[in-house]
Amino acid sequence: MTFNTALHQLQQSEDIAIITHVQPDGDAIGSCLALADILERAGKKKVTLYCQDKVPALLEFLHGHQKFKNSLEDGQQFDLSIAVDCSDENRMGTCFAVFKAGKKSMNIDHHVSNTFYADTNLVDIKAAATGEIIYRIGKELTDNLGKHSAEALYTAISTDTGSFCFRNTTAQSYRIASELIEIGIDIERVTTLLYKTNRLERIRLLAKALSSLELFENNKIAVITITQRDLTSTGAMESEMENMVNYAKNIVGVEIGILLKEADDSTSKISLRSKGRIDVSLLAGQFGGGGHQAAAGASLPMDVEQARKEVLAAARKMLGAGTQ
Ligand SMILES: [Mn+2]
Repeated sequence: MTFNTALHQLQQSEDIAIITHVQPDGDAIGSCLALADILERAGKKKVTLYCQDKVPALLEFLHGHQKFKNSLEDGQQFDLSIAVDCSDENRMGTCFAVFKAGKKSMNIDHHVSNTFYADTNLVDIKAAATGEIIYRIGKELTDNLGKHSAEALYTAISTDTGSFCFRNTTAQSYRIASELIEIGIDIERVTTLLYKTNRLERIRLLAKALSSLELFENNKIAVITITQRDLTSTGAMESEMENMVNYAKNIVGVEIGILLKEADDSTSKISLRSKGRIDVSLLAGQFGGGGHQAAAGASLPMDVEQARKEVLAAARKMLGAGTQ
């Protein structure tokens, strides 16, 4: 029902803005690029992409990645503004202004925590990635998805499912991937670019991150800390911290992996990962953040030492260890 309403709305609109979340990941960028490509194939002349932050270097192989803008022109309006992969309005950061500049609004997302903030809310929590929803839209609006969309959608689904390994991966994810492969994407090239390509700066940051590793509660909680100094001394970018939390989580016996990032003197960020028993979206929720059961995050208005204390205390409680 909502799906048809959304399709109708897309067909009725000419001037369309597509917005995704701050610190965009593969699903965010891949879904936006594919949606824009699909809409252009469906005859839309004015489709503009927005994101507050830059496209991560790792995703610059995707066709059209340079099309993202980060702000509105004065008085600019759209027939339709679409938020992609954003569980709530705040996720858009400064690009929320673009969302508000739409005469109509749409929200295409797969997060359980979605707050249904748009006129049309196409939210499917069973979708492993927003890319799966975009794929369905593409099937309806075009006869042929084309290689660019296929590559973008494969990136979206592959990254949000951890290369089709996370619990959220379904038979449908594989079915979609198989169709995308049939379109003719080069799997080896895409996966090499996504998972086997590292800048030296990132490897140097990884070395620092690993040397900060601490374990608590009988090795059930693992914490990695990255400071601003680590970033400046290695020259690595913030986006390159992505996935480093998994080194903590993947240790045998660890149930909760925590990556603690110093954003500035009074702001810290946490990335949380669980092997499955603990729902880390609840843990992130205690600090105003969110995410999924196995992967979540939050931003804390405090220095990294204080954040470390508070997050550890909350994690210990969740673990049922009972120690404070
Ligand atoms: Mn996603």
